Amino acid sequence: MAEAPLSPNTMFSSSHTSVMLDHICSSILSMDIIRDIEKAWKEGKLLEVVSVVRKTAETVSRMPVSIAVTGESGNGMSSFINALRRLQHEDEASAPIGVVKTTQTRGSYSSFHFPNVVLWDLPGMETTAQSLENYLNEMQFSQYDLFIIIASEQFSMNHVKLAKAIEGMGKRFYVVWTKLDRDFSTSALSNEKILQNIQENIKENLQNEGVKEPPTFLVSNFDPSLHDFPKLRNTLRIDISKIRCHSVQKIIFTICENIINESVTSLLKKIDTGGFQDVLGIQDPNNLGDCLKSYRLFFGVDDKSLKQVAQSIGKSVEEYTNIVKSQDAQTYHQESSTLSWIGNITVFYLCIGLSYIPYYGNSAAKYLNYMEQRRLLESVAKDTKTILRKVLEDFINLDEVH
Ligand SMILES: Nc1nc2c(ncn2[C@@H]2O[C@H](COP(=O)(O)OP(=O)(O)OP(=O)(O)O)[C@@H](O)[C@H]2O)c(=O)[nH]1
Ligand SMILES: [Mg+2]
Repeated sequence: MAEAPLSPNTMFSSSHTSVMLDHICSSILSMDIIRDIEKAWKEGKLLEVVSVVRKTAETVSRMPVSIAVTGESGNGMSSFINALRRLQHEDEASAPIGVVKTTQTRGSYSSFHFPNVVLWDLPGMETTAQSLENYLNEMQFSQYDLFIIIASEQFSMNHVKLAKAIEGMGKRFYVVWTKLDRDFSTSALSNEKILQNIQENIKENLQNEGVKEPPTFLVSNFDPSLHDFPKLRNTLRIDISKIRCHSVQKIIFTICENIINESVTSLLKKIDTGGFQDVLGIQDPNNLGDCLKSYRLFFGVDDKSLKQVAQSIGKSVEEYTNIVKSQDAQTYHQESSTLSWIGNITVFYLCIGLSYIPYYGNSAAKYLNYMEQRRLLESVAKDTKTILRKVLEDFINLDEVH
């Protein structure tokens, strides 16, 4: 049994570029690409980040994806994996199957039909006694990108519980009903009616527990080309590609978010000591309009950069400027003043009393300006993250279409 590959969906700490982040990123994106992204961001060049993202297209297709096949013991999970891999049960590389409980520990399988995808054959959830929580922990549910719940003969409460748990984790899953050949040969109903009954039964059981209807496929593991198998393969290919794109998007966002956070921390320190205008080339630090312009330029979200980025993605610049709160000093003021004036005034009077104002001495106007400079910086950083997220989403959606 192979070791589990690192899941691209592992969450990162957003405070600093941690060792773990480096490790995970470098196992997925090449160090060259990571360095290029970091360099582009540090120079405030959003457009260059986009062009580096373009270079990741080849990497994306190599991104590992983990799929767990789960269900109740005997439902045909191992047989399904063999059928998906187009292997006969006698083939040496096939997953062991049997009429008695066969899969005791989870096993991983690969298939050249789905490159860089690991199919995990899980032991079935016991029909008795075993708690769902134990099963999810033992099977390491958090590490998979996609789940396939296998059912046959009946869609039981365990199937519903699995579906609910996976939905709760925000992960995608399918329901695959196997042994359709047996249903067709043992029932007096027409095949059409059987299909309809099974679909309705699955839907109803899930609906009763408030679970959204997942993609559902009805198959026979003995005929991997018939029934819903072709549709299932297609859906799987599309979803695998989406998972990969979103994983890359998440990693790139995290790399950039770390750099933004580090820049904010360092600039805030410089605002405290009064040296920030030199770093940013601000002529008049008391002029918030000047500060805003410099911050936006620093983070690469100034009008010119946004226009270039929008053009390169084929979007209108308004799609990005409209989501920005700190577009100009006036808009920023309108957005922030209602919420902040009470706070500012309180702090202002406190400061007069305590004469506690770093660098600016006890001048109230200067203090308020100092507070605005800090808040404006944080606001531009927040906007930068919002824009970056949208740019990456737009870019990846665009790539999926092509
Ligand atoms: N008729 C029919 N039998 C099937 C189908 N899929 C699996 N089986 C049979 O069901 C039995 C159990 O199949 P497995 O694939 O071992 O089931 P499993 O879910 O992996 O079971 P455990 O590993 O024991 O938990 C075997 O005898 C299979 O031949 C199918 O599509 N049609
Ligand atoms: Mg099995």
